[in-house]
Amino acid sequence: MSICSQKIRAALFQIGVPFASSELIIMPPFSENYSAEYVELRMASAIARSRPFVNGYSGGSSVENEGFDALAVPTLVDHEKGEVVADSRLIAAYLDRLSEGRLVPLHWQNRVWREVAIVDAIPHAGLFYGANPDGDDRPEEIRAGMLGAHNKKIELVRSRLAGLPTDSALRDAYEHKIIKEEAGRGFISAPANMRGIIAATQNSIVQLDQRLAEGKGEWILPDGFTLPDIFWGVSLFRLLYLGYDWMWKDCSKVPEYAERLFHSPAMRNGVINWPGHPPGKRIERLGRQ
Ligand SMILES: N[C@@H](CCC(=O)N[C@@H](CS)C(=O)NCC(=O)O)C(=O)O
Repeated sequence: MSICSQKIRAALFQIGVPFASSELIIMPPFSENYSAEYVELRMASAIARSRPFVNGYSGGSSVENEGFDALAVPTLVDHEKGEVVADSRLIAAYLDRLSEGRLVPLHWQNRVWREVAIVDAIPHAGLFYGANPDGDDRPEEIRAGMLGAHNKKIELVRSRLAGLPTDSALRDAYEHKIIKEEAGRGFISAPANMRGIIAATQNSIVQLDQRLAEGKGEWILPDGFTLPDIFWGVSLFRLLYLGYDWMWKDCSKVPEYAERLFHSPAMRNGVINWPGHPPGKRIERLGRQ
């Protein structure tokens, strides 16, 4: 269900390369992404060496704003080249190179990465784990499942950390995960923070509406369906599932754009029809087709 993984699965379908998905259960009590084997794999990525570890929480999960989380998904392993790539934006760039520019047209590089950065900064983690203080419309399963989720995650990370050798190079990664989850627990419990991230998200959507109106086309770029459409598709689908679709009800372009995205092959194959997404009353009508 991870939105960062959904973006990558949709991109993989869009470029049509064969792939296998090693599904990890990322929620407690399983949190398979906390195993030392997985974290070690992720630490072999270039971004793990070039960015500081995550050190706080502002509701999002972008490496730019939050730092690198070594205990998160997705991680791409290119078995042919022996490369490990972490972080959805970098994985998308990697897949674009692999497919010789099928996701990012050469003459639109700046526009694409600007748009992708906007979606990457949407505080999806906060909107998923935290309740809207003015009316929580998240599906019951999520409301119940997220109660105390940060505490359970912290406990699991602590016990994994305790099981590591004292000289393990992975300790730092686990310690920073605890810092993040503790900050997250405090963040989502403050109604003012939740109102802040809800307003920021709605603002991003209103601005998207303006760009779509200026662009006049069906997709973000005149060239057709590209990477930013995948990122927006996943983001809008998650907002719909969580009951935040009111954010675009007064927009002139986003409602139709969202519907086009939800019927695109990349979104259908990589997200909506992909096995395992929990049901929800707002996504029911889009069901498996
Ligand atoms: N910037 C990273 C963020 C990765 C991330 O935060 N992944 C989330 C799911 S979308 C995760 O693994 N959460 C599980 C956890 O934190 O325990 C990316 O885009 O790949």
